[in-house]
Amino acid sequence: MSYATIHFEIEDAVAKLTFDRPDRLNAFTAEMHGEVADALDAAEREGARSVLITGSGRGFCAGQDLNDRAVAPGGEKVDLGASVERFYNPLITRLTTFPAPVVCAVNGVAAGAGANIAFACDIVLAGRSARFIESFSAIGLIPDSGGTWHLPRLAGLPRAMGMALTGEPIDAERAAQWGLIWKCVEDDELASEALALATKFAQGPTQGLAATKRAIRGAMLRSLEEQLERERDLMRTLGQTNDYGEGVAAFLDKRRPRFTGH
Ligand code: T3D
Repeated sequence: MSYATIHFEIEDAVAKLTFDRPDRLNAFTAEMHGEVADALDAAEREGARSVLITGSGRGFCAGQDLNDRAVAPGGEKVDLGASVERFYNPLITRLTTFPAPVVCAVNGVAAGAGANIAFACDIVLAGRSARFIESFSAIGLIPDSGGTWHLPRLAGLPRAMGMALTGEPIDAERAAQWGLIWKCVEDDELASEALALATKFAQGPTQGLAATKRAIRGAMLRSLEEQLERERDLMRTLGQTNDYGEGVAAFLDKRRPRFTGH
């Protein structure tokens, strides 16, 4: 598939999506939003069993391309709510509900919506030189793209407030210590570690992994009682899958399982 602002391919059931506007640190334009949405639809349609997102060049993503937000003196101001509703909110919903694990390899600076897009992925690895910046406060905005929702839940209120109000860069190691991301890895190992993880998921029991993601994300909104009921329902469904049967058989046979995603 050929796009102007991203690279996209599906290989061995891994959908690899690379933001590709390196001169602008992979900042989002409307065109790029359209291409990312299209690629994620293609990934689902073609049965990808994991998604791997990263950036090209020295940055991961610098959020909205501010070149598209310049207002001439006396000119009409942009309706940011319309942009958030049309582009950023659907992207965050798509990532958090995608029916397979979404791995994010943060290869450099992740700023504004770029940071919050990373935090919306299921497993985030970052290279040691990467940094996360809630840069919204510098231009009079709030952390959108789920930032006000994810930050306090992942890092706690004081750190969420600190990041959002000061816009201070948080390096990858600190992001991992704070629970914002899964792991900080050496820069030259990021691509291979992230691909190994995405490949492992793509060879895994896809329905079980997707249900795990749904259950854990949903748990943040439910009581324990409600969650226990949800777990019962999901276990009932997953117990009927071929992959569960294969997992148990492989364990008993002392061999590696061959999951099909069914
Ligand atoms: O608008 C809506 O639709 C609502 C939704 C908004 C969501 C948002 O994301 S709002 C927040 C937008 N993003 C930012 O405010 C971040 C702006 N960028 C920066 O603060 C810095 O570039 C970084 C801290 C990310 C990186 O700094 P540094 O020193 O490593 O790189 P740099 O030199 O600033 O950037 C390199 C180039 O990328 C540079 O271009 P040049 O001078 O080489 O031609 C810079 O202008 C460009 N660039 C970086 N970020 C953006 C950008 N160009 C357009 N938009 C950007 N967001």
